[in-house]
Amino acid sequence: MINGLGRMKNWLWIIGLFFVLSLHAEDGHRLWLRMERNALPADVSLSESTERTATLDIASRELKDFWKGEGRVLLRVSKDGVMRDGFTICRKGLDVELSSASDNGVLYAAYDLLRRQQAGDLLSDGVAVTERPSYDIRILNHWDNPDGTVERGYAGRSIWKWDELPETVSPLYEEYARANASVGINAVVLNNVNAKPQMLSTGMLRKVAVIAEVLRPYGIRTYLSVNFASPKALGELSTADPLDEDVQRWWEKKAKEIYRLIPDFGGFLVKANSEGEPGPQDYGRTHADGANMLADVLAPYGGLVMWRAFVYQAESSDRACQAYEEFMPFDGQFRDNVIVQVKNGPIDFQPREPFSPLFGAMQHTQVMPEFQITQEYLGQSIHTVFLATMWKDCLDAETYRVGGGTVADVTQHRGGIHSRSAVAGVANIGDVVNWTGNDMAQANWYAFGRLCWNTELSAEQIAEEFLKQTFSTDEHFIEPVRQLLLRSWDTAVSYMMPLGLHHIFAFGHHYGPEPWCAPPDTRPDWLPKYYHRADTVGVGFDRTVRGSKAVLQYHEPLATLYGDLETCPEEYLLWFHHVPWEYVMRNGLTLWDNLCYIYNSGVEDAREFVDLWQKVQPYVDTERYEAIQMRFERQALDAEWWRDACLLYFQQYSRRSIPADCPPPVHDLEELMEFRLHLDNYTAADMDKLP
Ligand code: BDP
Repeated sequence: MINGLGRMKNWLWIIGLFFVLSLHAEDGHRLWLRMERNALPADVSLSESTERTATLDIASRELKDFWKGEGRVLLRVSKDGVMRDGFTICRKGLDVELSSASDNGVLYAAYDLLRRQQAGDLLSDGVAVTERPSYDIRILNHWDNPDGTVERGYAGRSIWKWDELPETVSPLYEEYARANASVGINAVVLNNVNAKPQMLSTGMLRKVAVIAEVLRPYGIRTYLSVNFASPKALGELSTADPLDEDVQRWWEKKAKEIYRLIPDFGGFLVKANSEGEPGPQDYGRTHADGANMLADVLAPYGGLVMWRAFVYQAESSDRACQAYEEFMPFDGQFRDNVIVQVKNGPIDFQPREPFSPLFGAMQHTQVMPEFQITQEYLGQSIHTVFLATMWKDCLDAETYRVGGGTVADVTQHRGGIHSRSAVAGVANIGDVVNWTGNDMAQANWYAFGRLCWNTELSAEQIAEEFLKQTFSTDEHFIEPVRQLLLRSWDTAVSYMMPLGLHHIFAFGHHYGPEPWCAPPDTRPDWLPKYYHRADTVGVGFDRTVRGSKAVLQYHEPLATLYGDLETCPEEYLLWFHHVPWEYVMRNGLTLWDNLCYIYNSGVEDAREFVDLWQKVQPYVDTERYEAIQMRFERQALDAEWWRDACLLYFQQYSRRSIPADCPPPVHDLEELMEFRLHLDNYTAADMDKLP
């Protein structure tokens, strides 16, 4: 009896504790997937001719658990359905039918239906919607290393637990797969573009196969980054020359091994002859030789090669010109299963870049955009910067190539030569409980998926969808926070690098400002002075016909528009021109005064974010409210740090005073120059170490 009572007490304790914990369990882990589970399962079934698959089981389960409609939901896969992951949702009375040519399409339809339910946007009787994704392959690139670290990762360690695999399968993998499927992401590269050869060892491949198996039913294909020198680096051959037959046989054998383990393996992502990575040029061969050799090896299995155009040499006079210079000679020479992966801008994920000219230039090659979701250059996991705005800026840019077309048009499957279109995003995901470090940065994972599914969606709609699902549907919350997100990119650009300034980051970690940074024996093209070129005359990089001629890589009328100081869009002014300090801009102010005002407006905006977030406190749980507010406060301080560092530094050259109606700097230039953050990866735990 006493024992029984004691046991009951223990149980009560445990239940009580669980209850208390669950009340405080808001840790952001659920992302945007916060639907309330049904007490009784919804009525979901497969149409008569539809065969059950693991993917359809997931679609059924999700709808049974979360669909609140009273009628029946019918799932149909038929060859008359919409192709390439597309789907139709049709409402008849209380019933809903989801159909597609593939079970993946039905899964996307299920998530679409649930998203509509969350947003209160339900179809009326008799109405059908059809969706087709903008890109065939919507892929996350993880820059995760086999040792568990993540290059440019600010959210803990890698979610891939290589040490435990293949025996232990972390529940994170399936949660991750579900989150991706819910926004239409259908492919992942598991490892860093700076790829360790060991990724291709048999032991690692067995682990990769286990992850691929978890991702597969969610419609996600697995890809790997490969080190071009793998045959040599793994000690099996003395060369990695792509034209050497032994090398080709090595890759053929490797491909066979991979496909035996992972029959739907997607293919390889390759960073070759870039930033010290090996490549075909080490053997006097070209990018086309290298990419085509791997493409031939993967072709029998339907695999793809995503070959990166992110290449540049230390000795070149303008890094912005190099990808074009190196790749244009091979336009039309790549195999059909090669896609050249091009970063959105010509340099490197800077806060604001014009679109890469390669998008317009490569007319006979499949090209895919690469965006950076992880905020390497945009305040990492501290600053809130909603990136849909920036990505749309690139996708919507008109390239003026023959026949016309925006970046989105020329990289998508719109009746062109492309057999498969693709778009990549460098993931911002790690093993911290809320996945992305900053809860607000989940919006960028979400936005990447949604935008790649439909590039016509507005940043505004994506922001609203995200906020409604993740925080609150109350208009008092949605309206101001949506505005905040939509302004946030412009704000960050204003306090970091306005008017086309770029790459004036602190060396290495890229967190704070260091326009002065010049450690000895460092590649000039890794240093801020190479990019800002400030002197007593002015500031900015002359990329006109008098300078590096980078403007000529754009089609007309852009080459002329960018190349003329009077017509160049002001947001790219210092990207394309070296502009005198006293140059009078369109608003009648000098460049110097403008610079001061813009930096200042960025600081003011960032401060406003703190107030704004405080006002919506009643609509947000304490944990996420505080975690985000602490970051907004630091962001506002960082904005000041950026402003002071840049203006005080440039002032040495402009020799002009800061306008009287701008608040004076709060920092001292010398102190800022002495300060150096000795960190590789900057996280919230280090915030108090900053100036
Ligand atoms: C740069 C990053 C570096 C990456 C490189 C790349 O600083 O860590 O390896 O891009 O994309 O922005 O290959």
